[in-house]
Amino acid sequence: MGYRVVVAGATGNVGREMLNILAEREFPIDEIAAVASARSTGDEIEFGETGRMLKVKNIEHFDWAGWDIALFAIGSDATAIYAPKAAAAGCTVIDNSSLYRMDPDVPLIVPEVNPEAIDGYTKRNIIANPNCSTAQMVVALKPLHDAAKIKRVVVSTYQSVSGAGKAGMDELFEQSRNIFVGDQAEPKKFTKQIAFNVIPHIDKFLDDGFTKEEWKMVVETKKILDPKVKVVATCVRVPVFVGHSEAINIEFEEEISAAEAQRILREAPGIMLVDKREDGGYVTPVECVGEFATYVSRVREDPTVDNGLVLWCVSDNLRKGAALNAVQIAELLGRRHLKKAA
Ligand code: 11C
Repeated sequence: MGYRVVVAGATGNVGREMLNILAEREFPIDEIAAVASARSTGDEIEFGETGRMLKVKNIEHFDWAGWDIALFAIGSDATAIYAPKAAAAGCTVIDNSSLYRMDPDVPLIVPEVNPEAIDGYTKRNIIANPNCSTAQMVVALKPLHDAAKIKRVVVSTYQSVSGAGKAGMDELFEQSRNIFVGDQAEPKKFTKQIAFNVIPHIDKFLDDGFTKEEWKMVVETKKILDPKVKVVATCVRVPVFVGHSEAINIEFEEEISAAEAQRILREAPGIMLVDKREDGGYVTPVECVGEFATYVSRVREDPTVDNGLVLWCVSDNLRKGAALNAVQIAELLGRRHLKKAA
């Protein structure tokens, strides 16, 4: 026996990946519904590569009663309307938006890092999925934190345009084409030209000069990994379609060598260590597209601080950063609480 599962926002970048990953990982499903805004109602969408077509239902009229789990990828405004309805109807919501992440009654889960925190989901029947740039970073930090206790993290991100949705991907494509043919590259979704450029600005500015994306990396890491870990982030959009990269400087309480960190990371769940210290012996975003792993490369000792390491971390932001993590949460929920699957 399997579950009755809803994917809300099924026609977006993340919703499509949710359907793909549910099918790829053979999540035990008795019935699946694809729901989205009125704009997509009646469209047909494939359930992974199963050949099975799903007719998209209008979220405004969807009856959540009798459904076990809903994976939400519809943005904070729509989530505020529909997640409480689904949760009240007995359908557990796994939400990819930022709306509930810092709610003390909503667990924020990365299954490789804090699986036990999921037990608090019954308070609101909602579980939050972290921001993509946080998810891959905490997967890399967790085994090192367990080994030598992290004090402080300084991270610079190189985030792909798919983090800004399909409009972000279209803008990179159109600007690149326009520049090649000598036309104007007008910014629309982004604040400046993204093709052949980098933009040190993701999400809105806060009063202290940081952006909300940078703030999310700080507070989400504390909630998932350890409130004592200090984090400072600079988040940058780069002209890459899919795959977020991060250069992470880590200061530990205890001594840890690069060789020891490599040994730990090689065994860690969700991590693939590719660190050959030679030309091409590291992973770049184009190589991580469609993959489940978070890749770590270029592990070095930082000679400018006590007990410091530096590393490079790359992952598919639509997968580990969003849809895969949400499906892993559903798997964890099934194992620990619902226990319906055969
Ligand atoms: C980006 N990280 O790359 C963002 C997208 O809080 O879930 C995801 C935003 C979020 O633009």
